[in-house]
Amino acid sequence: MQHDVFSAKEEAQKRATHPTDQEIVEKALREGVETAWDRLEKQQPQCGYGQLGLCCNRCAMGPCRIDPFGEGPRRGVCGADADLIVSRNLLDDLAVGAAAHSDHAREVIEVLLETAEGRAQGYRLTDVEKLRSIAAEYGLDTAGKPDEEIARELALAMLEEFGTVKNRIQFTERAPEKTTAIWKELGIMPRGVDREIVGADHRIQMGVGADYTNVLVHALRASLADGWGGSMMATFASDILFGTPSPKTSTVNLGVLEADKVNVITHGHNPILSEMIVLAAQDPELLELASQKGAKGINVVGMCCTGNELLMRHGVPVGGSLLDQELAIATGAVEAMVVDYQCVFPSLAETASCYHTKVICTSEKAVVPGAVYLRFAPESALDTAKEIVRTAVENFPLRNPDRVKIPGEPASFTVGFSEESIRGALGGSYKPLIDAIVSGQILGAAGVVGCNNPKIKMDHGHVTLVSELIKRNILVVETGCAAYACGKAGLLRPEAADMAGEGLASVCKALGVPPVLHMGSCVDCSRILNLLAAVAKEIGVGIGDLPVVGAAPEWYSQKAISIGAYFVASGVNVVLGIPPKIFGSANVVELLASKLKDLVQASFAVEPDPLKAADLIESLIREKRKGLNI
Ligand code: BF8
Repeated sequence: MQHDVFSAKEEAQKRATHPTDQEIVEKALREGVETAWDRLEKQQPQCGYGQLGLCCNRCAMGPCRIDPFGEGPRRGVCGADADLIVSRNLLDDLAVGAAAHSDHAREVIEVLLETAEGRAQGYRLTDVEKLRSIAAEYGLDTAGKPDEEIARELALAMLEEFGTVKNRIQFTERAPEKTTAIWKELGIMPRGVDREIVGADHRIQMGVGADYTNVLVHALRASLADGWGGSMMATFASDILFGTPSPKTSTVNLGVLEADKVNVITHGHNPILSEMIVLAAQDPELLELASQKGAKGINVVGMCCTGNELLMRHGVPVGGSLLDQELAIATGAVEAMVVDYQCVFPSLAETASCYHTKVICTSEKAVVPGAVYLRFAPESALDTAKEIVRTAVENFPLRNPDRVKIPGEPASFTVGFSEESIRGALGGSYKPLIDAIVSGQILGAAGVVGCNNPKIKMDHGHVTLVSELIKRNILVVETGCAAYACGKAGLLRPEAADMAGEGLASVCKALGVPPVLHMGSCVDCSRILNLLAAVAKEIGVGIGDLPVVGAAPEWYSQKAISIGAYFVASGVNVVLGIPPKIFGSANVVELLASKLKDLVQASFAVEPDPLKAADLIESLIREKRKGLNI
């Protein structure tokens, strides 16, 4: 449906917070281009059973649904009650998320192996210091060996972690002893990445998992295999290949698109693709071709978490988040949107068909209907990347200038805080940060992470919550699309210290850092785990003793469920802005929101109102401070 000027403006203000997004939502509405918000509207009312987690469509005796309030059925055909159906559905979602992170990791490690063996095109070993230190962690003998040989052995050792028979994941040893003791006691020490994910799938098969507690305890174990396994390996293997991030400035919002250049958006997750696109865009032949086609250059722009990967390491400008993928196309200024996988709307090529934009998909796992498919393989990575960029350049003359609208000015932000660079900024030890927390200058820290979700006005949850937290002297670290929301709002600039409480502001000003630190992509939540582990070890406590909280105000993805669960399992309370589909079972809710605290020192809470979420986060931090007698 096409909107008139006034109704489109009004609707755009309801859908998005930032003026650059509002402008393009309005344009899409006026041009009749369908977006996720329109599709959400068409789904109303959404299925109540589904929202409560009470429908089960796993086997051919179903689908079944439980009537939680009326006189309807209390059990599905197989005999599963509400508790079991809800817990199985949740474990299913979590396992999907853990699999997504871990399969991404496997591909990076395979590229590491092929690079070491000289079979990958365009890649090199960038952080060899990290390569050597992680190899040593794996017990590999590095003395006198060339980097390539160490990389080969490390890649094989990491690949072995997926289906390992040694029944332990190497990086869990980075966690403090008190934390791992809890995992051992509860029986949730992850035994292998694939094993826990396959084990999850087995348990949700009818006739296996029958007890909701047992099902959910395994969910914690599977999530730990993701956080301390798959995700952490993805982060470290990427650091070895592409470099460990350090702070830098860049820009964010749809205003980073450039009117006189070929705009290529890299969207998805895995840096093995986006890194090569960045390289290809610097190719003199392609730059010459761009100039012949009338463009002043080639502008590579990141989107979603592959954007975070490029941002952390190279400061490549970012167009935005999940909900920006269709808006970027609706600017009319994008020659190519190159995707790998995850968070890519399946209807993207249809959206692109309203403009000249070419959607180029690259993974055999994620072939997008209507898109150009250029299969990306490490052996020919740079050649394929050049072909992709060439396709974009050749598309430039087809851009219709009358339909182009690039909104506003890009916002600048500081990005690239790896655990190593934070430690470095503090002078090599966490003591200054610990002292500031003990003295109360900094009350504690919050990791605000995750997505956008059209059920919430875009960015409102992130920006409101984070602004409120820093005012209360709570240091914020961010990953994922959350960082873009707050970047657009100016919260990731050192000057944002002026928006923070006095104590936090003075620490930030002394160090020259923002009160909100960008720590990368969603798999880089593993950097947060490492930061917490390092701080806890320096104090001599468990992660569960630290005055820190996790939050995902606008999450949508199953990956966020896995992330939330591995933070809780590691001892960090997590506050969600969107209710998970568990409210059909009071027992499951009680376990996750309360009983877990006795088991892992943390639990989940749901608070859709970001101001109330800030109150809750502050009180959870104060509770942990009390536990530490500070
Ligand atoms: O990888 S890109 S929408 S799922 S936050 Fe969320 Fe954004 Fe997706 Fe995590 Ni990252």
